Amino acid sequence: MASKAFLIAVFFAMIATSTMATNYTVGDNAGWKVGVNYTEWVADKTFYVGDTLMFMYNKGSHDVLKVNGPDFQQCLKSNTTGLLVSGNDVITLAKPGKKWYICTVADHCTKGMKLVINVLEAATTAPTPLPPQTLGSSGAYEISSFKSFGWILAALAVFKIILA
Ligand SMILES: *[C@@H]1O[C@H](CO)[C@@H](O)[C@H](O)[C@H]1NC(C)=O
Ligand SMILES: *[C@@H]1O[C@H](CO)[C@@H](O)[C@H](O)[C@H]1NC(C)=O
Ligand SMILES: *[C@@H]1O[C@H](CO)[C@@H](O)[C@H](O)[C@H]1NC(C)=O
Ligand SMILES: [Cu+2]
Repeated sequence: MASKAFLIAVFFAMIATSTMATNYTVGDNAGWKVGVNYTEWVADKTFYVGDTLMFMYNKGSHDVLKVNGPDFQQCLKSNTTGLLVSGNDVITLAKPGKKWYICTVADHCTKGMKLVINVLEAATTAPTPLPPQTLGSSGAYEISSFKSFGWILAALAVFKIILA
């Protein structure tokens, strides 16, 4: 039966999908600039180890600095090691925990160019849990839903193969 090969393919495709990292463009279409509420941008998202953050901005107008919690609160740039300035800065979230990013240009940070996220351990053997958020929100919800849906499909596919 032709459907068996198809179901096996679906199974492996779903495993691949469920472990695929998500690439986030910070601020989505607005990018990294003054006037975007990054607290709101983060609110409906769940970040996992392996996901990436891409900061998009006009080179020279802004930058990206990873800071600690206290510096984030006060918009301080006490350690500028690792300052990113390319305008197309990609950060891979390598470890779980809180991460803080600010723009060090002029008073942009106090004007709201600051981003704090919480990175969760990546799910390896279990399906990615649905983040606690409401329906009809952003793409992150849809991607997570898709991951979970994929696991259900994969389970059904295996079940069918066993029965066949
Ligand atoms: C994320 O970006 C990396 C490199 O830019 C790429 O290799 C990978 O396929 C992307 N992942 C997704 C899910 O788009
Ligand atoms: C950003 O949005 C959050 C949540 O809606 C709100 O509490 C906060 O006051 C906003 N910040 C600014 C600078 O508007
Ligand atoms: C400054 O930041 C870099 C990169 O984040 C870090 O490796 C280094 O330990 C920091 N230095 C101090 C004195 O905190
Ligand atoms: Cu800036």
